[in-house]
Amino acid sequence: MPDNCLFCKIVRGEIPASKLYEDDEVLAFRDIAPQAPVHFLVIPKKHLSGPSAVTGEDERIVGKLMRIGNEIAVKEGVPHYRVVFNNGSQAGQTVFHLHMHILGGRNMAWPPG
Ligand code: IU
Repeated sequence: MPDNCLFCKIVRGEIPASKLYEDDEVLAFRDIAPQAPVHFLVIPKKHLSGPSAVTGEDERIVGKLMRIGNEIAVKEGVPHYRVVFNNGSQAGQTVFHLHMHILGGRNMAWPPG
């Protein structure tokens, strides 16, 4: 776990987060700057810098992010939601630890900006 990774710090409890789910592999927490009435992130505890760092050994956990994200979205009352993974700064990635955004509770535009 890189010392200076913000999401690794959340995993280690060094930075506070509003947690929605946690087990030994996955953590979900509310986004600190929500872009929709419901906006949370689901991350693997393992440090991966983003989608392009995912290898075959991570495939199961990436599927788990989706399952856990859906379960939380349903609990949060937003069975219709947008899933976003940003990969690289031009795509809007600002935190270089793999995270799945789930946004819901409002109508979503297409194409995304
Ligand atoms: P991005 O895909 O890398 O742009 O998303 C990073 C998100 O992490 C962004 O929506 C931030 O608001 C969010 N975030 C957070 O929820 N808590 C934090 O402590 C930090 C960033 I730093």
